[in-house]
Amino acid sequence: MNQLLSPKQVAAAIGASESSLKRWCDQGLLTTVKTAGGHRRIPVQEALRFVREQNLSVVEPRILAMPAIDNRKARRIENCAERLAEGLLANNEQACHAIVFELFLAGQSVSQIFDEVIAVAFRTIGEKWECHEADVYQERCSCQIALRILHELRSLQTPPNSALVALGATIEGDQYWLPVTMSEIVLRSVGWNTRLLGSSIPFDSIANAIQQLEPEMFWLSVSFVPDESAFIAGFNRLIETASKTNTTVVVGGRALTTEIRTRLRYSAFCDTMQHLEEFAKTLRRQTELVPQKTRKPRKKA
Ligand code: B12
Repeated sequence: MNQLLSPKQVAAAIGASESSLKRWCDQGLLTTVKTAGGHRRIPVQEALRFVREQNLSVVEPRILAMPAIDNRKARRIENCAERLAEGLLANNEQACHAIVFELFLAGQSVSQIFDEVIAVAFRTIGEKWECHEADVYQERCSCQIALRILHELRSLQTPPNSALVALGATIEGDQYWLPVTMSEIVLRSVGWNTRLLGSSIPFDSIANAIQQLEPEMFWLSVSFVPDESAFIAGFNRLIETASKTNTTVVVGGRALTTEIRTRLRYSAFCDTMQHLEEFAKTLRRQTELVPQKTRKPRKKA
């Protein structure tokens, strides 16, 4: 989304005066771009970052490409998972969209929205499916709605401001798009320059990507392991490649049982998206502390 807003539009969105907006731009609190005619414009992602960081109320959310907001509900995460599960099962995309974006606009971290709202809603859907209270088509439609919401969230993020590159994937046979896409959004929220390779990728192809792109980080999302011994062998081969390119390997996902993990070598395991966020922040700080000169030049991802 490349929408540009005038200071007047952003002022109207948050109920502030245009002169306050211009002053904040001059103070560098908001990054602007200039039109050919020399007028200031604010990318919608930047306006959203400002609103979230400054904890501002939004009076005209539509200007910021956001749904109508009920401010009484917006700041409370409780009950959202339950409401989201209901909305997903009823194929009420608008309601689902509003639940997630109200929380986002209210400044909730994407990692918390993922762990405490979306993942919890899908657990409910999984239980209902198991008890034959939800049909397969409802589960599939729910995934489609959630993926569209995730893609929109991604498009509203400020573009990454770091040269640090992270690649991510799921292994061949693992069709779970939601957690791997969430991981990407979380990493972008803390400034990593991400590239999601996709789902169901053979280990050898992932190794090729690591060899060619030499990322600082590789994240593997593991929600389904088709063959345990093949997985362990493939993973440990991948680690050899990653150690040659000095790539930190982070793993997570419901299928990584303790038994499997004890047989793997990796840099970090994260239980949740919030753990991933903390780990990625720390790794970024540490990597950026290493003087550029001593870092190996990287190929562009
Ligand atoms: C949606 C879904 C599917 C979809 C996924 C589609 C898609 N586009 O993503 C599809 C249709 C592929 C599917 C298929 C199957 N599924 Co399914 N599925 C689910 C469901 C309902 C939601 C999963 C999901 O995406 N959740 C959202 C994610 C974000 O939540 P999460 O996995 O809990 O992840 C959290 C943490 O684990 C962590 N995390 C996860 N990954 C990562 C990665 C990193 C890097 C990090 C840091 C953290 C992290 O953070 C997340 C947020 O807190 C679950 C129910 C449930 N309890 O989750 C069943 C469930 C996982 N499925 C199940 C089953 C049985 C299957 C099938 C075997 C069914 C079959 N007979 O074919 C197949 C296997 C598919 C395969 N080959 O991969 C069972 C698994 C039972 C078990 N004991 O293992 C479950 C639990 C349903 C149930 N109640 O029985 N499924």
